[in-house]
Amino acid sequence: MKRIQYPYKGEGKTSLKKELKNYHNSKLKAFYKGMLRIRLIEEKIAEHYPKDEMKSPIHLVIGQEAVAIGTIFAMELKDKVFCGHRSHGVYLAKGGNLNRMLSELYCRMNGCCGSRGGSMHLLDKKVGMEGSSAIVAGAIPIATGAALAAKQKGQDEIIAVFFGDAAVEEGVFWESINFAKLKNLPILYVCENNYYSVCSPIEYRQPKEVDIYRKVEAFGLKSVSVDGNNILEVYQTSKKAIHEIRKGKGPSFIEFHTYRWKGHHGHHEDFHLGYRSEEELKHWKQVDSLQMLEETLFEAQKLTHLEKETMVQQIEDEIEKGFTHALHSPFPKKEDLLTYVYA
Ligand SMILES: Cc1ncc(C[n+]2csc(CCOP(=O)(O)OP(=O)(O)O)c2C)c(N)n1
Repeated sequence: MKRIQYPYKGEGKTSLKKELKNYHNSKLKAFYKGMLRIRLIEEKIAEHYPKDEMKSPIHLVIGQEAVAIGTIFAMELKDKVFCGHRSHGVYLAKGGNLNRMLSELYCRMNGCCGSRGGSMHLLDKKVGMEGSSAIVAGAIPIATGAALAAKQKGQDEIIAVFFGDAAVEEGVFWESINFAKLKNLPILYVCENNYYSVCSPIEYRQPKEVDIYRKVEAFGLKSVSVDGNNILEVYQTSKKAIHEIRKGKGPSFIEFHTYRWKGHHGHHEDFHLGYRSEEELKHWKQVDSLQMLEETLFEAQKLTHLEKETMVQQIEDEIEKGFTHALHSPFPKKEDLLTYVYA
């Protein structure tokens, strides 16, 4: 079986080390804690999932944490995000409340969508998480419409939409970016290229001579491709793109190269399916965004073991409270079944 290689050999940690000096310690720790929080939450969801009490399909984001944190930390609170089915990281990075997210996964009344959405449709307007969609590329035209509305209303906010590499195989993606360019819309398209669509490697689906970001460039958008496992590059690239968008320079596209650790959906490994090998995952674990940042911060004495332990403790407390809250929350009432159904 051919192995998909991390394309930035020798650059990950080396580049992190070089860039550290450009950041305040507090910022570096915020990146680290944000990524660690997503990782620990996802691991706990994976641990509880086999009990079959969460009546929602899940798509874990373990391995891809740096994309959501780096991009969303480069945005302002008033900005809005949309995303696809792999939504937990984006929701949490945007300031989503863990109690409300877990209650949603357990289909409880006080979930962020009142139990109507589940993991693939997280939505929480309180924090600018404007919607997610289980339909591949489904959130892209909606986000593009939101960018049009923001522009027409003269609002100084930008929109970001997160999706996987398979979304660029949908016609509506190309229609949306064409429209966004034509109307000069304030939107950032964020492609998390993890090389797979369920069990299909990208080379079975897209011609390998043409990178995704190059195709997008041909539509006239500013378009770049970067290491999605390098949090500082993710942040820096997003910050630059968002700055340009806010100045009125129109839509931008970023392709982040990254890798998902768990199976396409559910809580487990999926090597038995035969589409990728354990060696491939081991290879990518060596360039884990969280591990690379942690090692770099320890080596540069910008993070102590005690600080790490304190963060872990705080996050674990939050997680424990979140699960208790969700499991003690009421189920929706039968008489509410048709509330919000418009037909
Ligand atoms: C329009 C549409 N086609 C097919 C599917 C089935 N499906 C669900 S997720 C998925 C793969 C998505 O891959 P990608 O967009 O790269 O995101 P990833 O799962 O890798 O994060 C597919 C084909 C779907 N939900 N919607």
